[in-house]
Amino acid sequence: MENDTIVAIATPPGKSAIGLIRVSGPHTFEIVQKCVKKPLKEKYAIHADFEVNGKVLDDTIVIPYKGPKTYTGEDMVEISFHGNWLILSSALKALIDNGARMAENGEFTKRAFLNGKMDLTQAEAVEEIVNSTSSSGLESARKVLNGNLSKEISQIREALLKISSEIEVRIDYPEEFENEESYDFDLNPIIENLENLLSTYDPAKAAIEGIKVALFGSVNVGKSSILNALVGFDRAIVTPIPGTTRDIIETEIFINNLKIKIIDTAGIRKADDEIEKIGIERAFSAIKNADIKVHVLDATREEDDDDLAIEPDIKVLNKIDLSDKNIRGAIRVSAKTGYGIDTLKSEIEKMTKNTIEKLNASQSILIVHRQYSIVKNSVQELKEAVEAKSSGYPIDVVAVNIRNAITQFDLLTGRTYVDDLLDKIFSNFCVGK
Ligand SMILES: Nc1nc2c(ncn2[C@@H]2O[C@H](COP(=O)(O)OP(=O)(O)O)[C@@H](O)[C@H]2O)c(=O)[nH]1
Ligand SMILES: [Mg+2]
Repeated sequence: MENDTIVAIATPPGKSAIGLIRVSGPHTFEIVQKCVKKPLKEKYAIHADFEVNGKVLDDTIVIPYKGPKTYTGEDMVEISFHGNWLILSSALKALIDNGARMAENGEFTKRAFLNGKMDLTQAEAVEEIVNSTSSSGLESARKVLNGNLSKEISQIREALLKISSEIEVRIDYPEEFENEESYDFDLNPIIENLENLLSTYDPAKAAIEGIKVALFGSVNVGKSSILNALVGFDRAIVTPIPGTTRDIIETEIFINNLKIKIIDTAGIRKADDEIEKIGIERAFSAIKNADIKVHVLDATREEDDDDLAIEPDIKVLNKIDLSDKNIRGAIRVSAKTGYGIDTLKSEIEKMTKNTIEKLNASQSILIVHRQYSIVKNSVQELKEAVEAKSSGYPIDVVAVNIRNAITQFDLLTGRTYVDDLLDKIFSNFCVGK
């Protein structure tokens, strides 16, 4: 149990109908009661004036929650004010003057974790629910918050623990097992299961953060014009001068409730200009990181620049208002007239469908990179165990890898942790969460 009582504004800065302040910790009721003159009654919302230095600051709704059956596991109060930042910051200051401490990022959820209200994967899900930009991202984070990932991991952990203890008892008491056949076990179904889990991370990330669609190709083929046609206004500068776009331009559209980040890049060519060169380097890294790579070609040009060494997911042949040219597998569009832009959108939509279907079909999903890299490490350990076992290494070598995998799962759920790790995870959260 933490001794401090923490306070934070839980709603974003700016004007809103309601602004919320949260308080949590052992002295919550005492501290709040100094500003709220009506008696606090557990679980009863009361309508009361909030006073600062004997003057009414605002009339509020105050809801006290008695620990441990609360979000953090501690005594908590939530106070709803009118959503004016002046009111909220004065109230925050008053509560701090009365003995509360300003909460750090994610500290409410950190306390929930430390008080056993949720494990680390669930704590991460809380943040991703807030971050999610699409309904399927939201749904994925909700599955993790419900504990689906924790459950699956704990089952795998149990299975490994069973194998590991069978091995260890044989190492410790070899004489007991002298006349038995050697112990056999199969790690491959577990590995397969974990690899399946790993494959949920990219779709989940795309669904939470948005799907990155990069437009790339040679100079002047009409990449910026296509970006503008997709978003429906002149976001990027378009001119007949080759090399107009130098920096990365990113803008968003929504297709099917999914956020799509359209990324326009500098045209790829041998450039002498220092700025353009940097732009082209940036283009390559943006294209590499994109979920969907769209190669734009110019129908009025004879040469094809197919040799960019980047494998596109979609090929687009632009400026078909000027030419009858056809390229196999390419969508014919005209950024100028708008022809084919809807086809391009539905092609992008088709590709995003796979993402959503993958997520809908999975109960356990990895939603943050920490979870992904831990599961990857555990797969690595288990593969080494399989390898060691099949190459006839002594069983205690195999046991070490299995133990290491179990250790990874303990880090995943937070069964074991170090303070640095918690700081790293929760410092990315928003204040008041
Ligand atoms: N006729 C025609 N011109 C286009 C089309 N798309 C782009 N352009 C023109 O091609 C030139 C280069 O376009 P831009 O979008 O800047 O190309 P980028 O360098 O690939 O970004 C501009 O003069 C555009 O007006 C199109 O579909 N039809
Ligand atoms: Mg451009």
